[in-house]
Amino acid sequence: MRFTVFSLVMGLCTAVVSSWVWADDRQHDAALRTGAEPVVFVAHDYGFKGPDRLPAGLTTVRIVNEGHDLHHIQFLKLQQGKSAADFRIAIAADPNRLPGWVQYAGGPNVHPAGSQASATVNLTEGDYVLICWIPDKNGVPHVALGMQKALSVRGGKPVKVSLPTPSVVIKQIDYQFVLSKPVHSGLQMIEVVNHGTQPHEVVVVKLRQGATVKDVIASFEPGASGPPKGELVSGITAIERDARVILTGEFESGKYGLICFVPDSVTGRPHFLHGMTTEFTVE
Ligand SMILES: [Cu+2]
Repeated sequence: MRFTVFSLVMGLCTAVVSSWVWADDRQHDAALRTGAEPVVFVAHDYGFKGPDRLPAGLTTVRIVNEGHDLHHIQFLKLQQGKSAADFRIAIAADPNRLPGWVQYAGGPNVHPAGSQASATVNLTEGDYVLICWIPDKNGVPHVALGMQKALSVRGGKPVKVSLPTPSVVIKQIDYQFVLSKPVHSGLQMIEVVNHGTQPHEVVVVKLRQGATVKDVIASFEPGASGPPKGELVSGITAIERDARVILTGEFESGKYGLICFVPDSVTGRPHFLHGMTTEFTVE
């Protein structure tokens, strides 16, 4: 992965201020979960297969990667009446920059094959595209190689879906992650809330013995050699300020790191260079 591409990516971050929050916090706090089967999108090199249409509301999304490269899903809500065709044209014109009329709406980040990792996002009615922003070895973001899929979100779910209370909250600010309490081993539902002013993501890495989160970042740089210093195990793609999503991830005891690769809206440098990483231990 080349992060130089991420640094080219956007100037738009703060262009759209999100009204994308849970429509109903009472629903969110309720402890029952009915009919919440995950929606699955299959990623390949380079495209997505999955539903073209979903009902609005809380939606748990899982990515199944049938490709060789790393892939994730970034939901983008189209604003100003723009269509997926407009989006395709904009990316063809400038593959390294998202148009200013999209809103980051989260999604599942990279995880290993067979993992139960997922993201639960609140999809409000409208037109979306889902994309993969990860660059190939030449630095071309996968979205420009075909990893973009239109999604129409219309109508409500037949069954009201609610979520259990999360075990931990990760607060995102410019430029830090703050965990509300220690993460325990097992399958955890973690709420991610963006209290910053810019979009942020969460990449969860399991650190190899003796490695730091900085070692992991360095091992993704072009020309890096040697064994990987960590494994990308779960996370959520970027969300707007004031938005929240649920990250479901599997944790075993050991050391972990969190990283945000979103490019800064002012400097263009990825947020981890502004300090947006943290490390924690799972027991
Ligand atoms: Cu960030």
